[in-house]
Amino acid sequence: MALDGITPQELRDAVLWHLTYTLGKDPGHASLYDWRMAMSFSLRDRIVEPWFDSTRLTYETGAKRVYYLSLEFLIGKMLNDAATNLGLRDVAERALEGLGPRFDELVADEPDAALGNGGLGRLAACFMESLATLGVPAHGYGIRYEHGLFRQRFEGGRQVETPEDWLKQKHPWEFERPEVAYEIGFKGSVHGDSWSPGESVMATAHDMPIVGWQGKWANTLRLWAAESTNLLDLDRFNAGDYTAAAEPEALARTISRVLYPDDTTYAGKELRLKQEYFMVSAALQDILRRYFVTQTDPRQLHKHVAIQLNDTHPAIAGPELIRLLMKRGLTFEEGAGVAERVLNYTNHTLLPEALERWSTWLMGNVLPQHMDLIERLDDRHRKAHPDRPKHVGIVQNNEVHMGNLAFIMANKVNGVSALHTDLVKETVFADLHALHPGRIVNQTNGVTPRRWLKLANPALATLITDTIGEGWEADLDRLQELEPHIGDNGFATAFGAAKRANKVALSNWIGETTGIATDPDAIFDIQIKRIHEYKRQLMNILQTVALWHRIRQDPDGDWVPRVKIFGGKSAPGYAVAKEIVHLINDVAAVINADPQVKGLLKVVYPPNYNVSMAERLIPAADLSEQISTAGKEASGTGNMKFALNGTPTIGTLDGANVEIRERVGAENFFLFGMTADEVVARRRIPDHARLAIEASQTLRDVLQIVAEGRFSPDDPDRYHGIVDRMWHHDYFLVASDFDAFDAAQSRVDSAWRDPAGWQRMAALNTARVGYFSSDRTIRGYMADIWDVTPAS
Ligand code: RUG
Repeated sequence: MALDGITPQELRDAVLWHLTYTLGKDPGHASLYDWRMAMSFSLRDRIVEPWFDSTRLTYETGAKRVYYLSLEFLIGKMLNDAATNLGLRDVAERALEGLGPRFDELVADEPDAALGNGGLGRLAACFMESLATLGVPAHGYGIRYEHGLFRQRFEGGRQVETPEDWLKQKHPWEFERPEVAYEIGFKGSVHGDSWSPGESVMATAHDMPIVGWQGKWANTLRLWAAESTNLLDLDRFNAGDYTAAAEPEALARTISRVLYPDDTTYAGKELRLKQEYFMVSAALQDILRRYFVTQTDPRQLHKHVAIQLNDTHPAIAGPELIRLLMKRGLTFEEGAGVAERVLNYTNHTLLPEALERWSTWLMGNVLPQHMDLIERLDDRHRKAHPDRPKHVGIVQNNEVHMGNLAFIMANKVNGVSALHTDLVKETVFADLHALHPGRIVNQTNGVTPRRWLKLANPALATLITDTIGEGWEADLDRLQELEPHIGDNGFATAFGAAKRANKVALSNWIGETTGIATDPDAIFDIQIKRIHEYKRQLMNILQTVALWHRIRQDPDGDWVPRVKIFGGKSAPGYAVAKEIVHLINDVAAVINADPQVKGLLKVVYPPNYNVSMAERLIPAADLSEQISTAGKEASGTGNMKFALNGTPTIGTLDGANVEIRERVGAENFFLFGMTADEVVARRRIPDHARLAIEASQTLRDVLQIVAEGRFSPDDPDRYHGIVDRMWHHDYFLVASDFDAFDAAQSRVDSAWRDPAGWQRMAALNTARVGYFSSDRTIRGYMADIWDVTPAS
């Protein structure tokens, strides 16, 4: 099913054809947008055939299908991804020669599809790509949010959110399927096993083909948009009440309007629960419809279908699947039995606040029949396990625990790194694990090397191909073959040149977008991720202050130049994270303007971090900051992307850092800080923060500087809250790990002074992390969870 080749001339003709006949534009008057659309349609055309072939083959072979249900898919841009996987990037560049804009300009023009928050959504996108690469018949199901994750701006250093509008222009990668629509009910009343919803909306499908490496297989990402079940209220319209007439449509569309509506209010919570149910119900109705095209017995569903629930967000799938199966004639008990064999649940966090709980009142109000089914499921589980401790139930203290619901309904439950999976067994699900030994399995996360190396870092990708030949993109363990070459002068020079070229490009971009000049020969030290206390951006910026303070005390010292780069958004309602954002910006403003520092230290925080920015930053990084409080980061995937791109980590023994360090070798990883066990023990010490601060002259000085208002002269008290919390609370143990982090940063400086040694370390990172391909992760899910084999 490989693609036929296409010449630049043929692609050029296709682009001109779409420009003329699809867009109705004369090439002489076409805008950048027009060219981008024409190129996207031309490449999309190349995907359609393998897409159809994949579907046909799946029907022919009756292969088992995988369904990945996720409230987030952080896809980013699609044009370059499609061109890369089709092997047509060079062809696309040449096709445009002399016509109008360059291919990279088209790529830059595409808005990021930011339908996710961070690692969890990006993982879902990597998985979709790996599933297609491996030829696994799979569908992703999610929501077509009109507005993805908000745009971040800084005003006076503060984060300001504005709506994101990726759909303002037509999205060329989707096919609207108005004929694929399901009614989704809410509220109303229940009589026996029958539910009469009080409200309903329509879920209509929009399909994006996701093409795998070399265009051999394509799967569908089906995103649901909410629409009204009612047409315009014509009576009201004719009576002149235009607003009221349009109300049903507007209300219905609210459901797919924004990713993560603020859920601090009751209305916000209700909307979020409705979003979850909306996606799940549409997906399950669609899955069953497809199943019954070829099958008749719902009891055999597990032989043909495996469903993965990405986090607790789609956990309502348990009761919903039972409800749908009961409508097809199964008893509650039969339905529950089928659901348990089909559903699987991935846990991505131990943080209690991220394990969803809904009040029974809200659940009973929005989904009355599901509340009923949840209670029956809880009862059924208690009866099956009479020794079950009370706090293990699905319903506790008038709340529905979605984590427990997902666990109880799952065939397999998985954690996302070895350490995380152990902690899942020992902590959040310890009791359920005791009742269901063997249900929890580990699947360490991975990232797609096509996007995160081939596409993002052409310089390094070319060097790899030149050194070990083609084929590593779909067989990432082959990166090991680089190792014997690492000592060669030619390889070392080329590896260094690739990194430097990426750093020069990043430095130029930083200059253009922020006005800050950076030295490409400095250490590019990067921390990019959601802003969260447990990820400890605070520790990083405080250590930056320590370095600044030292440079000022000895301006003529032999300092290693550094550029500290931060990227990330704070949740809009997360006040402490927003303070940290503000502090980073305030510190940056002071340090970057300080003549005493002589440019030896720069702090850069480009706003609106997203997938595209990550693609730009990661290939240019020298140091990857993975410094979370041990036991808190489930896995991390940024850590894998950096290492793959030849960037050593400074990090704690947390999440997948542990496995990265094992693979790259302890000598190629800057380890510091407490272990997860030590963290637990440390927290038991009363006043641990005060003790740590009193023991560290450096940290005391830094906190003093911040408290004095040196970074906020206009508002000297601004950071009293941060400093006060450090002394008296410090749940994430910034103080206790600070000196160890500072010492590890000194080790980084020493290592940097030996350029050949540093480069060897960087190259070994690339050579030894083939394991972290999402292809390997997906193979693990296939074997241990889904029981599927590729169809192609
Ligand atoms: O925080 C975790 C990351 O450690 C992990 O790598 C990623 C993918 O497994 O998921 C992130 N995550 C967890 N995002 N949201 C949650 C909690 O709902």
